[in-house]
Amino acid sequence: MRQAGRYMAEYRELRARVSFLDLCKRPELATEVTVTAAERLGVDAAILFADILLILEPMGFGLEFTKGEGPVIHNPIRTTADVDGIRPFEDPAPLAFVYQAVRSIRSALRSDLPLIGFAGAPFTLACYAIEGGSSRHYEKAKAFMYHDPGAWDALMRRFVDATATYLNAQAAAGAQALQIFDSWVGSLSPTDYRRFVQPHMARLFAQLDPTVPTIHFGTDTGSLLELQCEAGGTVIGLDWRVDLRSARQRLGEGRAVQGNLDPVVLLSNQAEIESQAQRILDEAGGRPGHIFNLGHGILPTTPVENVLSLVDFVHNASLRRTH
Ligand code: 1CP
Repeated sequence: MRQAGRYMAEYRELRARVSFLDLCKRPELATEVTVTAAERLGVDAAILFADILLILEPMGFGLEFTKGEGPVIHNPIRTTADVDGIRPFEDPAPLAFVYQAVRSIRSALRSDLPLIGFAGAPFTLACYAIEGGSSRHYEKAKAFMYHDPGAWDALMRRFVDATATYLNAQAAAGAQALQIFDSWVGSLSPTDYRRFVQPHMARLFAQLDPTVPTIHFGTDTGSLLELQCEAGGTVIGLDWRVDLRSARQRLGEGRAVQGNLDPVVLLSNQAEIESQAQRILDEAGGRPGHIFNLGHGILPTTPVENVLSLVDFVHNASLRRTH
């Protein structure tokens, strides 16, 4: 859940010389960042260095990452006509730098370390495309959805088709699992999720290469887990607001879960980190089908040594269990 980033000195050093978008667009640098993070941390899988918002550019949105303020979309969607003006992403070529990075990361990584590709889910992409950037309540996006369900449907269909094309191209280039980030979908009620999002997510999962496992992740989705699960995903990503044991019960035997340490715990001390990690492993109960992870992205102020000791702790504690 965000392996590379500003909490790492190696990353900060590179970023002092290259903008974030340039890092994403230069496969040799994206490779360096991805491989350095995965190897330094000693984790069991690497996640591609990229961003969920990259797909907005070839679809006709002006995208910029400004210092301190995060992403800015210069021409956000305001009207039905704006939805009609979005460029389809039928040919995956405009994001060739991503697939090149996947190929080069795959050949640089240890062969037993899987590489995870990823994309944003249609709802979360729509939040950025309508709000024009980050948001607290997603009021513009949700108001658009309630006000003009037809245009919303058309927008979601475009993002579904684009995202499926993009993810399948990552898989074809060598990504061995695909994570779909629906980071902001927890802002919806279950009724609205079922009406405005679930059919689109189901259509997205149905379009993905069936040989590649998928991870369906959202935050604040305690009230949506069953609905997300129905939509699809080999693995359901959990944030820290849910109890892992009861989430697994709700999702049923056949579904794996990933999660769910609060990333803020990494700002505390070794004893607290270990006790919280152990609690999560206890909740997982030693059964197969649990991928230990953070419940959301790592924070820039996280001491890297705390992440290293967490990885060691989880490895040792889970080896103790399985042997
Ligand atoms: O160097 C910097 O200043 C940029 C910080 C940064 C980084 C390191 C951004 C800007 N994106 C990323 C990389 C990134 N983004 C990864 C890399 C994989 C890794 O090495 O671990 C991934 C998986 C993402 C996905 C992403 N981008 C999400 C979904 C995950 C989540 O955290 O919920 C989202 C919402 C984004 C949008 C985004 N990218 C960056 C910012 C500042 C934001 C906005 C976040 C917000 O709206 O609060």
